[in-house]
Amino acid sequence: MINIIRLQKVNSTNTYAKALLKSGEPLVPYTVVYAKEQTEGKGRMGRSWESSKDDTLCMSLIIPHLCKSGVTLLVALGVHKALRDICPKLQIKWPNDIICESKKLCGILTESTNGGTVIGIGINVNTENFSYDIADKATSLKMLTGREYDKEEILREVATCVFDIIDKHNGELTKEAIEEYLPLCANINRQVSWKEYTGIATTVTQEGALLVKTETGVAEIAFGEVAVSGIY
Ligand code: BT5
Repeated sequence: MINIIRLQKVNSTNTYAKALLKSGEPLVPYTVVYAKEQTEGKGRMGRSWESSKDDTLCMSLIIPHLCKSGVTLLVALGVHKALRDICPKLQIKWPNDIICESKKLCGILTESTNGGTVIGIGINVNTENFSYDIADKATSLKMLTGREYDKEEILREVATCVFDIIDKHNGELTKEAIEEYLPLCANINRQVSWKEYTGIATTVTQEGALLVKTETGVAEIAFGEVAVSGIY
């Protein structure tokens, strides 16, 4: 059973969830913070997540223990599973994006605090237009399928799939999870670039790093931004 903490408006569901963990207040297992509106959505590395309107789904799952670094990839698998019946062409762009037709539908932000882990998931559900900055690289379920969705239904499906997959693999990116992940990952066997380097992505490690074959050897990218040729 999922315990949903519903908020009308909040700066960031991740910030709210981290404050809950910090407060030490006992939490019911499988707790999710859900906000109808989020005013200061956060991305990774100080970036922001556009979510000020009621048409995007903002949620943060609280895991009451520290998870290993590969957990973000497990979460991506869970989100993919939850949404693939709606959008059969969904892919995962390492490490934390769910994409469709080369555009970003969902982003994941994993943070830890006070012995616990917060998994923030932002999904563009009924969004019809985005700001100029992301208009050519963002998409929504509505833009992809032409219909509106009940955010609460999507929230339940996504939270269930993500909690299930974390439980099934004990929060770790097991070999079995990697086997499931690789065919869905848009980076694999494609040319990728990061900083001033390029190469062909070959696989991911159990720590969630991306392995890339370059002219000089194999590079291991633990985190950061990797562009995939032809995507973004
Ligand atoms: C992410 O970061 O993709 C993580 C996004 C996590 C958002 C959720 S919402 C619930 C929870 N509470 C929070 O405060 N955050 C989490 P990153 O990989 O750094 O990508 C950020 C980049 O994605 C931005 O710099 C934009 O280019 C792009 N972007 C921003 N908003 C977007 C949107 N709504 N749809 C698609 N792309 C977006």
